[in-house]
Amino acid sequence: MKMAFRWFGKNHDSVTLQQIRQIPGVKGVISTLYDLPAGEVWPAERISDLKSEIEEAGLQLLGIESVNVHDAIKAGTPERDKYIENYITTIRNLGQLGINLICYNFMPVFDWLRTDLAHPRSDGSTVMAYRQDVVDGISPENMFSQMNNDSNGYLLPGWEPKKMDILKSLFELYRDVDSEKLFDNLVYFLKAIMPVCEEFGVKMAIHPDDPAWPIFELPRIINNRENIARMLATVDSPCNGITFCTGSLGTSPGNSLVDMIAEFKGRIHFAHVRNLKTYSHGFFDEAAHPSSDGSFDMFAIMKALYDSGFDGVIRPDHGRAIWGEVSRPGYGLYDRALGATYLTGLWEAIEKSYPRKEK
Ligand SMILES: [Mn+2]
Repeated sequence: MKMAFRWFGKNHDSVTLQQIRQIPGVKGVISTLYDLPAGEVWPAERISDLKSEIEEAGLQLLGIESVNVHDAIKAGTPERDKYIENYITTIRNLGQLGINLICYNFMPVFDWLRTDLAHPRSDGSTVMAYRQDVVDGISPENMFSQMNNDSNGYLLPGWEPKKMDILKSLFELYRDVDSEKLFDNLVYFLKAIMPVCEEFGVKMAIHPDDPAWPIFELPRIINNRENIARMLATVDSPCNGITFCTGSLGTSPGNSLVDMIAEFKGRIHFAHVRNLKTYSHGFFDEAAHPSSDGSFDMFAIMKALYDSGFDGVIRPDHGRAIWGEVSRPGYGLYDRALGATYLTGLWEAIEKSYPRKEK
């Protein structure tokens, strides 16, 4: 297992590589070229510069989150082949530089969604929170403004203000795309990119939909056991895998995280491990990573990953805002560093208690 930390890049993050380097157990970062719009080829030189910058700080570039998928691919428009070609070039450029993990998502229009980016808690910290009744009573346009107004001045992935200007046309683009069509478009994309992934050993790790149900009547398809199993079986390549994000899949009470980890053994290429405090369906707060702070049994989750033979990259996920830190919502240094050391501690205890048999 390699413990990693998400880093948005020098000009896009309040956290520095030097700070990340001082978190015990963290071997590297998961990063991206944040300024490149979805659909563009990632130039080899830019990737190589990013990699050098990270390595000069004593860390490894352990994967990319995300190489975003253009809406033409998700909606299946005639221009998709051009964007798929670009994506293939990017995979090749990453693969040639030894970067072999790509996280992406296939959510139409929006990325993850919260109704409150700084929900106050009794301990004085704030967390991101979700209330379905708020989503039911707001337009997508107002949701956009609200997310951006509360983001401490940072661009939120998937919520770029320039998207707001084309929101109507984006919804129009998906008008006839139901969940079956979206699934077909995902399969089309995966089948097209798998040969280059296999050639370079690049693992694709789709991120589950967050929350794990449709919002604003847009379909969502990477949200439960059945749908994920179908996606993995339909494109049955070892390079076609998932990002197991406990905080996303865990929004739905029907998802048994431990059972899903066992079932998707070998196809989990990347893990986001975090905790939630869940209330009734559609209502949850994010939480600190330890089991005691939320609703999940974090030991059971880490044990299930260990038992599945997981050998990939784990990163702590959204943290609380604590100790007065101002950062990109969910992505401050302090609480995620606590999360990383907690998860590393769990892993060490599991490894020592249940030694893996020598191969
Ligand atoms: Mn995640």
